Amino acid sequence: MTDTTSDAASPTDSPSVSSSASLPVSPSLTLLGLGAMGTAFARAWLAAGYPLTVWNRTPSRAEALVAEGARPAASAAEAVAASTLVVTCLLDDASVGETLEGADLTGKDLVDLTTGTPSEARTRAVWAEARGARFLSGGIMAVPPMIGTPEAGGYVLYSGSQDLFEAHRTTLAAPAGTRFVGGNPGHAALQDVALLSGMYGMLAGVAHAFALIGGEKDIAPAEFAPLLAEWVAAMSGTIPQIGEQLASGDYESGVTSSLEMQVAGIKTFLGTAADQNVSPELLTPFFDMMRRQAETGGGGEGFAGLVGLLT
Ligand code: FVH
Repeated sequence: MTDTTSDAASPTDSPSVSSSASLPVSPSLTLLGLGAMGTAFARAWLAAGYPLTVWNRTPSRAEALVAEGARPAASAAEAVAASTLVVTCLLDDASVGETLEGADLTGKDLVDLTTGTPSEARTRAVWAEARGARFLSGGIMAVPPMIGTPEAGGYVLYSGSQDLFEAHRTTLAAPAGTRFVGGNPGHAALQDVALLSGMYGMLAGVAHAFALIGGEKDIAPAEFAPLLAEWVAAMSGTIPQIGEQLASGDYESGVTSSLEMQVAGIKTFLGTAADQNVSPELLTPFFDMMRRQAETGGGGEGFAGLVGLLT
């Protein structure tokens, strides 16, 4: 299978005009990996009119997409050969290596949307370049239902070859928003993991909050949930100040809720958890850090001072 509408020669991948029918012709691409996320990307590209070649280790997962217009490839190597732009959306970095092992990557633009560590992305970039491909790593900041739904706000962080990104930016933007975050191939993965880490911290607090009210018959979780969502959203407004303080090195100016004040309140949180028969295990490591920073001269600071305790 070959790429008949390759965009390799175009400076950008904006749709060109077919001379016969005067209809815009979208550049073709290949997608390897049709799990929940890969399938969502495939549907978005098909819906936007992109000729799409697909491959999946378990072929049956391609059937519905083929019925929707995707071209099936019999092997990963055949799928890679079909297009200049090759996208992988697989389980992990090891599966990317296994899948592409026998494929000829010479002249290909490889975009890897598989979640991995920054060092895996950097190593994969060297690996791809040694095989004659340009490489771009993507960190998907979305769940599958957000793909192909611009109003949902999902986007992909990209880092690596800016030339590749610019050449295919229209194609890459069809399923979700795009943010190029620099030439270091590991930086999309790093910021992806950093953003998700912030989410896990938030969800740890959310789990503790629901546990606290869980024993009360007359506080319905479904009624409490919007209060919690509003509060967490409101407090996310303090994040930019933390970023500014880390940049300036001044962790005290503008602080309205000092660590000293908050450390004094820890007994209230632990006492409430005990009263409600809730384990404080999700909060105690953070409380311990707050105490440590306050006791070593950081009592007038906000949370920026805690960051240095981790490094
Ligand atoms: N789904 C989500 O909510 C998250 C959102 C953020 C980004 N992640 C990452 O996206 C990658 C793909 O995720 P997914 O949701 O598509 O994952 P699965 O549905 O589990 O599909 C996995 C696909 O990988 C194929 N695969 C696994 N191992 C191999 C292998 N050794 N060789 C070839 N392919 C392999 C698997 O094939 P099969 O099981 O159908 O044969 C699926 O196509 C991922 O990095 C998330 O962390 C998703």
